[in-house]
Amino acid sequence: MSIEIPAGLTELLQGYTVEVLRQRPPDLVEFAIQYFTRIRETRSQDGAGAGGVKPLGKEVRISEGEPMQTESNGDDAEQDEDEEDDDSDFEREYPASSYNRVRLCAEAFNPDEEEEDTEPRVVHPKTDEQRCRLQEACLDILLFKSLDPEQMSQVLDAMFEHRVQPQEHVIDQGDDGDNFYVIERGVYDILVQKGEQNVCVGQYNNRGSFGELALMYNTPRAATITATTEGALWGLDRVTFRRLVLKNNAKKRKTYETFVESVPLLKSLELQERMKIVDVIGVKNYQDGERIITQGDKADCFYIVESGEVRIMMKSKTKADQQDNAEVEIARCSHGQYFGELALVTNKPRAASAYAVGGVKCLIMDIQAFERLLGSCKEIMKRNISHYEEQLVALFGSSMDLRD
Ligand code: 1OR
Ligand code: 1OR
Repeated sequence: MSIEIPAGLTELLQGYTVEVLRQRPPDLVEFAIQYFTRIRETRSQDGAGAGGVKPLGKEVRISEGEPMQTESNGDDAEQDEDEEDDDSDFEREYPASSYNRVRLCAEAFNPDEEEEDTEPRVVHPKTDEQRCRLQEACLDILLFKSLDPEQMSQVLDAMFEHRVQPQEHVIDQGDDGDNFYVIERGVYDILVQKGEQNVCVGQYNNRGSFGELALMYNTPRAATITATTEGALWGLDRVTFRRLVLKNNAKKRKTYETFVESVPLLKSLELQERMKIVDVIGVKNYQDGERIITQGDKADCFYIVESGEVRIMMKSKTKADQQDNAEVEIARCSHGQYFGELALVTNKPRAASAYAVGGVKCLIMDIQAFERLLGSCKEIMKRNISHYEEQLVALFGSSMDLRD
C-alpha cells in the first residue's frame, strides 16, 4: 500500500520546524496554533493555496501605549501602508491578547544572518531635557556598551519614557516580553515565584536595567519587577532591542567565545552558560591610572580582565599612613583573572580599590547576572576569599574577617 503525501505538507511542517528551532518557544502546541493561524490568515489575504506558505521571517511592530513615530525612507512607504492594512484586518479577527502573542512569535530575527536593515525605525520624539536624562541613564548600561555610535543613536531615538507609581508591576513573571527597561530613578523589587509565593530575590536601586532575558531568548518573563517607590524608566521596544542589541550579541559571542573558555573561573560551566555570560557582559576600556573600583563603595558589578593589568590597592592600616590616606598594593590581576567578587559575595562595601596599570580592557557583569549565572562558581570564589583572609593577616597583622 502506498501512502501519498499531500502537496504542501512537507513545506508546511518544515516551515514550522524551522521557526521552532529559530525561536525556541516554551510551548510547542501554543506556538503551532499561532504559527498556523497566522499562515491561514496570510493565505486568505493572498488568496494562496496550501502550497503558498509564506515564511514568517518578517518582524512585526508591537504598538506601544505611548505616541510612536516610525521613520522610513521613501521605498518603504508603500510597504508600510500594506502592513497597516494587514494589521487592521488581523486585529479585527483576533482579540488583543492572542494578537500580541502571535505578533511576538511571528518575529524571527536571526542575528547570525547579515540581513539588510530595511525595517522602519521606531522614533519617540523627545525634548532636549528628556534626551539629557535618557543619555545619563544609559551611560552605564552594560548591554549598550558594545553598540557603535549609530546603533546607540537609534536606541536613544526609540526609547520612550515611562513614569511608574509605587506598587506598579512593570513586569509580571510568565508574561511575553514587550520591552527592555533602563532605570532613570526609583527602587524596584525582583520577585521570583517559589511554590505558591513570590519571593524577593533582589532589588534595583536607582540604576541598572531589566527585562532583557525574555527578549533575548524568546522566553516568558523570568521574574516580576515591582516599583517600591515612584520612579522613571526608559523603555525600548522588543523589535528595536532585537535588531540592535541581539545583532551585536552575535558578534560578541564570536569575539569572546575563545576568551571565556580560557577564564579559569568559568571552566566548570557548560558552553551554553558561558555564552549567556557573554550575552549580558559589557566591555569597558580604562586608561592608565584610572580607578575602576573604589574601596568603601557600594558594589553592583563584577569584573574579568580581558587585557592589561589591574592593581588592587588597600588603605593602609598603620596610623601614619591612615592620616595621609595612603594605599598599599595588595594584588594584581591580569588576562583571564577576576576581581570585584568579594563585595558581591559578602554583601559588604568594596574591600579595596582597583586601578588600571596601562590600558586595560575589562568584561563587566552586573550583580543580578552574577547571581543568576555564576551561582555554581561561588564555591571557587569563596575558596579564594579565604586566601585573602590569610594574606590580610600576613600583611597587616589583622584578623579582620572579610566576610561578615
Ligand atoms: P525578563 O525579560 O525575564 C524579568 O523579565 C527580568 O528580571 C529579567 O528579564 C531580568 O532582567 C530581571 N532571574 C531572572 N531574571 C532576573 C533576575 C533573576 N534578576 C533580575 N532579573 N535572578 C535574581 C538574581 C538577583 C535569579 C533568581 C533565581
Ligand atoms: P571587592 O568587591 O571587595 C575589591 O572589590 C576587590 O579587590 C575585591 O572584591 C577582590 O576582588 C580584590 N583582599 C581583598 N580584596 C582583594 C584582595 C585582598 N585581593 C584582591 N582583591 N587581599 C589580597 C590577597 C592576595 C588580602 C588583603 C590584604
